[in-house]
Amino acid sequence: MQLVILGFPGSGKTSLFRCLTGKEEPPGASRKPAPGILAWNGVYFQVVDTPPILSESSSGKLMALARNADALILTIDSTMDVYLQLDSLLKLLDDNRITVEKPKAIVEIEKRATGGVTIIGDLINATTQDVISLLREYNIYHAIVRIQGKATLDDIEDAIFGSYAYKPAVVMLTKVDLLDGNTLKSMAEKLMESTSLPVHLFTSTQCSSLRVEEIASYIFKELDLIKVYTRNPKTGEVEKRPIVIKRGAKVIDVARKIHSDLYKNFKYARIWSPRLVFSPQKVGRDFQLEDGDIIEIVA
Ligand SMILES: Nc1nc2c(ncn2[C@@H]2O[C@H](COP(=O)(O)OP(=O)(O)OP(=O)(O)O)[C@@H](O)[C@H]2O)c(=O)[nH]1
Ligand SMILES: [Mg+2]
Repeated sequence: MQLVILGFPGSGKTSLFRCLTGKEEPPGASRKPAPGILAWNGVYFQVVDTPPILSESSSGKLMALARNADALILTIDSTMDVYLQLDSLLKLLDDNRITVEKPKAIVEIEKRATGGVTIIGDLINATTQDVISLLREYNIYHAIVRIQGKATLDDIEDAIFGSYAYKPAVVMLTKVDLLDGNTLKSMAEKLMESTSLPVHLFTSTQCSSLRVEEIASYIFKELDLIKVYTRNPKTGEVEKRPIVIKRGAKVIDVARKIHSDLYKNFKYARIWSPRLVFSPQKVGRDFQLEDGDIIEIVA
């Protein structure tokens, strides 16, 4: 899991990075991306501190970093115009086809040489014929259109220009120690109203007040990920580092992820969880896992 910190010059990226990872970076303006580690419930996030965004035209490398990240932290300096910063950051991301809003549909259009148009997935308020006509307007006659979720004709048209990458993001309002209580309160309230992203307050002098749990669990929720802990059948020991897997995953998916032998020779599994009436419960390959489950696979 990789988290990239993005923000304008001096907005507090490195101070936040230091707090999240405990890693010292040289003071002054950052010139290169720098990685550090943040551990949360046994999940290791790689946090990347970055050089500042200076202009739209020079931000190509930063946008490539953002595109490769799993999630973003946007630092907004509370002593400067916060809306201008947030709007500019979101616009820059959008111009680079990165969205921080969870899309209702992910559409991919793979152009082909022959074969006509094939649609895999669901449309809303549109027919296959509508899609074929739309693609024709852009001189696309052969393509596979893959839809996750449910796509409108607008979603399809958007995808013709390249697909959006979705990166969950949290806003970090920084240097809040420099504002008086009332100013900060009204600023934070207004900012929270104006964006659907979670807003956190940060001051480098109070690192311990950073709500890492909220940030990490938000990212997991938005990415539809859960943590599953494996138990060693011989020693009864539970691994501290979880297996991170998509929500909805089954026992057999975890077996496959651990080792192909466990997958091939799978017999049954035992699950420990407070959500079960009794633990452990013996389950089969299609048992659906939930966040925090402890699993022992017998093969
Ligand atoms: N009072 C106060 N000053 C802060 C805080 N966070 C950062 N600063 C100061 O703001 C300046 C910039 O902080 P950095 O963390 O280096 O900001 P940055 O975004 O990494 O800066 P660049 O790498 O140049 O883009 C430094 O002088 C910090 O000491 C804070 O929470 N409170
Ligand atoms: Mg820096």
